Amino acid sequence: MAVKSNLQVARAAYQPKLPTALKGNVKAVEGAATQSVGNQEEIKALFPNTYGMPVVEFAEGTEALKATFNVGIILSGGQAPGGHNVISGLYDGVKSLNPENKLYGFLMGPGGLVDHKYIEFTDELIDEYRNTGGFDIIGSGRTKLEKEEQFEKGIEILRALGIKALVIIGGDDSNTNACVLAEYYAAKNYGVQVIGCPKTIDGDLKNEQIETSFGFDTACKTYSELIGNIERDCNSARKYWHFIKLMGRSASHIALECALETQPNVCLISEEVEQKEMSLDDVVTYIAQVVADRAAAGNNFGTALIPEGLIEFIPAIKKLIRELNEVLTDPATGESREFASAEEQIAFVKGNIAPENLAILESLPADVARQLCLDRDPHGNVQVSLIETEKLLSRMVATKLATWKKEGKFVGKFAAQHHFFGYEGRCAAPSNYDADYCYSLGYNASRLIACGKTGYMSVIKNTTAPAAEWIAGGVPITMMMNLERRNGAMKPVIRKALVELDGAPYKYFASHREEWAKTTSYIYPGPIQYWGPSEVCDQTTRTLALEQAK
Ligand code: FBP
Repeated sequence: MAVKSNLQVARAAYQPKLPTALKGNVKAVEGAATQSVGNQEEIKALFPNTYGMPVVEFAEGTEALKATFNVGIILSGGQAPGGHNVISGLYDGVKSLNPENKLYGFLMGPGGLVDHKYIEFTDELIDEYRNTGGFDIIGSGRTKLEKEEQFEKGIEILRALGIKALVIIGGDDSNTNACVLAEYYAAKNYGVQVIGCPKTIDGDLKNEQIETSFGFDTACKTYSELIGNIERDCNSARKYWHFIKLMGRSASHIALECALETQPNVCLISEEVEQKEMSLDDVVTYIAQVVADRAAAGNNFGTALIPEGLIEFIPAIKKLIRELNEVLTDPATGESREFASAEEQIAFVKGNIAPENLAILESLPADVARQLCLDRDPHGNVQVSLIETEKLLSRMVATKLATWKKEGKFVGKFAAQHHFFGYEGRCAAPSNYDADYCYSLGYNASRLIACGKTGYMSVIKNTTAPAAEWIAGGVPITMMMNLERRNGAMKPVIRKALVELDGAPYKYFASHREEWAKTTSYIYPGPIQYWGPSEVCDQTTRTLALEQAK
């Protein structure tokens, strides 16, 4: 057994809270038939067996649920705090239905199902990992589950282990694939249910039915603690501008939440940059102006938050990336083209894109242009975590300020420090919110399985209320789908939730940012607390509080 810190030992004993509706006897209450959020006819045709199913809510029942089955679980994609609690919640839920039931974990992501690599969870193993961060109990991976041969390899091992249901913990892409798998097994009458679970620190898997994806709460609180520490250093030394890039591959939810928690001098929101059709130079000018105004007031220091996905939202670069994605896909197979070397790949790209996109590509700093031309992740996304946007922007701001200095428009000093917060937060020990939310999601999944559901996502709502009042149930995944163009073809996907510019969190930020730019009104949130007053330990993100206050 691994040596543990005192905090880990104490934390292991924490009993996550469950909604009252999941305690004791449970009955499923079904709503009306549902529709997909877009392209209804096309989605219905693609998912004839799992389309239109009702939303399910659990209520107190009169009879005890009993069910005998084995279940498998997969962790898919990037780590997010609370994954181990989804597993422990599912384990406890499955065992409560019948202690003979078994829970298996497929190793290193969806690839474990295809390659038949798995473990069986035991009480000892689960107890080791309760309320801990990370996905290391079984590991995660980004293998894309989308081909018939993978589904067929999967059914072999599911049958061999007597698994009746598979729970896939993932983001929008992984849950889309879970739905395709659910449909496939239903169409083939294989008798295996598939349930999804909303995970991603990025916070972009949310909609009317899903309040938040798990891990967002803890990751943002972890980054906000670090940003607060930097702000305090910044306000103590008064000599640096700190450029902090924050994870969140596409949406700016993390940057926005951290801005609400720490009140920095600058926070860029990619969705706003896109809506205002800002160029890279417009973005740089905006930051340089804040730097110059603060310098004019004698403040040669500041903090700027940069969302990881920014580059992709600058309209001209977005257009370029779209063409790059198409050029990098082999039309015959729909797969990524293979190249002998990075240089060959870059040369191919440059020879095959439209002249206006080539001009944009060549106007970018060499390292950024290079990364845009190179490989995508298995879901076709540019690997934005590898682009040093924070350094790019501060370099460009420095150049602009040097010009302004010559013109007498800038009278201060500018020295920058750079940070990238992403991996620091993805495996943090879950906050009480994520510990409770994740345990409930997992436990709830066992109830969806017992009720025979497939093609559903486990959902827990009303989470700004005390946990006892949380609402547990399931939402058909097809309900969240529409068709989107991916690598040159229209594909059914779960609609990604970007920051809404008419939403309460953004509006609050936008109405305060000018004041935060000028004055130094930093907030220092401090570390996540597990014990103490509920308003300190159980508070949700500011994003969720503002959204739910509507
Ligand atoms: P998921 O959407 O799979 O949860 O992952 C999100 C994320 O953490 C992004 O914020 C980041 O861009 C990306 O993963 C990094 O991926 P990798 O772990 O492969 O470096």
